[in-house]
Amino acid sequence: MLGHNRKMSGAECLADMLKGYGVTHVFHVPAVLRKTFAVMESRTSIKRLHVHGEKAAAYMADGYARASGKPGICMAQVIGALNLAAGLRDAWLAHSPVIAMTGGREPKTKFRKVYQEIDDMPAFEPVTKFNATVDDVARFPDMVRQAFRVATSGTPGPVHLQFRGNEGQVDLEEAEMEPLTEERFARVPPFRPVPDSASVNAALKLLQDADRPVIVAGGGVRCSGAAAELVALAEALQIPVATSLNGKDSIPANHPLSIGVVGTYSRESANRVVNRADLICFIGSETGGMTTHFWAVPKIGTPTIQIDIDAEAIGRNYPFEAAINGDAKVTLAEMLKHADRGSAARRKAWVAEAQAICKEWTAKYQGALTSDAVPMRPERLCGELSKHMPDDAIVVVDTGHAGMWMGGMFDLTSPRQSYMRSAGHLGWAFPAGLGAKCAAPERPVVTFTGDAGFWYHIAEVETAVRWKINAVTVVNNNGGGNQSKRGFDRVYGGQQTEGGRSLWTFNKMNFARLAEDMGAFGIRVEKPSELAGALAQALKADRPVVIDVVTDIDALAPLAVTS
Ligand SMILES: Cc1ncc(C[n+]2csc(CCOP(=O)(O)OP(=O)(O)O)c2C)c(N)n1
Ligand SMILES: [Mg+2]
Repeated sequence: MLGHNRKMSGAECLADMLKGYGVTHVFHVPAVLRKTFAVMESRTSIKRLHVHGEKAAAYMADGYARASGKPGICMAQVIGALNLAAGLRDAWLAHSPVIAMTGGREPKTKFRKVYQEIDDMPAFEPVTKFNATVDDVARFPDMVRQAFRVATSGTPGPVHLQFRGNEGQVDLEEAEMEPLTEERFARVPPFRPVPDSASVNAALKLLQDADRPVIVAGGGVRCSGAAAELVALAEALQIPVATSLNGKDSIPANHPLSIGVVGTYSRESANRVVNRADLICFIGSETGGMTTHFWAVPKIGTPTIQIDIDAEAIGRNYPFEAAINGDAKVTLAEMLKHADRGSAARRKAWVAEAQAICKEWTAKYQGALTSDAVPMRPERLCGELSKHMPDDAIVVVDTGHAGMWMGGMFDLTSPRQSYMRSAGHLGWAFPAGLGAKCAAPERPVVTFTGDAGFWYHIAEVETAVRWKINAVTVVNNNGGGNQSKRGFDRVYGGQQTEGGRSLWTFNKMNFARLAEDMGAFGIRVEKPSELAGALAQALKADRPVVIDVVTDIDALAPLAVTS
């Protein structure tokens, strides 16, 4: 098609293209694209991780993508396709560039009740930006290129390609093809659209004239790699910075302008400061329910500025006074270039007020963060992790209480640390942490999950051992899914029966022992004083490690404040 075609099989073409895009790992449950996997062995050095479930494969690919910015690849045959689709749900919510490849229907036999076959395509529709079938082998090059193009462009997100044949046997066929790849779309962002100067000036003027502004940095800042520019602009204009849960690593918690994660799974100081602001500047944020505590923080009507690469996101939930359509990194650099640093003085009192609110938070929770109680308080667990996390760690966090504890209580202390969180799916973090470690083997990966979250994909401990994925997983083991406690207390009229507790508790389990049985290194922590040593031991173990921390089943994370 592009002038250098040669006769090759679909399998050879796909293997060469994945190599061309710099893919290092593929996460799959067999059997799909068998020939492709076979030729990958001789044509590439791509690791082909055979895992225990399609959902875990998707989460691993997602963790890989969020840690590296490169599309994560996961695959399943037709019978596993919807398990894979279920795993794309978090990537969709988090705008993570995951490419899912599945086997699909054969035109010669469809509608004849073929074994294991249904029409899977509609199920991928709500969780993908591009959902397409590859029916003719000659289409491999253009469809794979389109998959990478769509996954990485604009607001990134998942893509699905369904290959003809329940196992994608179309890869056995040959055609005249060229396995051309486009370097630009091998990672996010492929383009950095430059904003127009009029909108930059208008937004800057509003910020400079504001007495009590706050910046809310979202996942778009991390996706754009714009943390340094964000912090520089905040410093130049002296503006406090809150982040969404997804944007938590945009500014370290020990920065004097950092006020914490705002919204539902948040830190009280962030919500209090945001609700005292006279102007909010959202950068790379969907302004969704989690970040705004269902549009109560900030309240609708607070003047806003919105900066986003996706014009359709601008003004969706908050009417704006100024808006900029562009890449976060170039936009912030542009704003910094024109910033009037002299205007910072007018915000001295505001910054002092924000810092006082942050100090009040620290004073309120200091006792819990350093508590010696046994069973351990989760706040202490977060406090220890803040203190002892390596300064280049990738921290991967599950949802529910894990998201609340770590979002609100854990401090990033270095701009080199990364933070990735489940966008809502319990059980995401453990496999995502393994994927992140595959993408960045030279960095420490520390995953934080509850026990209910860990149970989901515990079989992948064996995968980690088999593939030497030396991530450290910290299990906040309280013997139940106790985020659910509050809700059941409510429906039981305040006092749960034993039957009520059976709805969210589990048998006690020693995950360290289970991990050891699967060949990993297991460390059981029962006292707060043991945690720092366990983490240090885990980080130098050079093996997959599960740190099983026994915590208080009655500890409930504080709820979001709105004033
Ligand atoms: C896929 C999915 N199903 C259900 C939920 C609802 N949910 C949120 S937290 C939670 C329990 C969490 O338990 P655990 O991981 O042990 O953490 P804990 O609350 O005990 O600290 C549940 C069931 C969810 N977020 N995702
Ligand atoms: Mg639990």
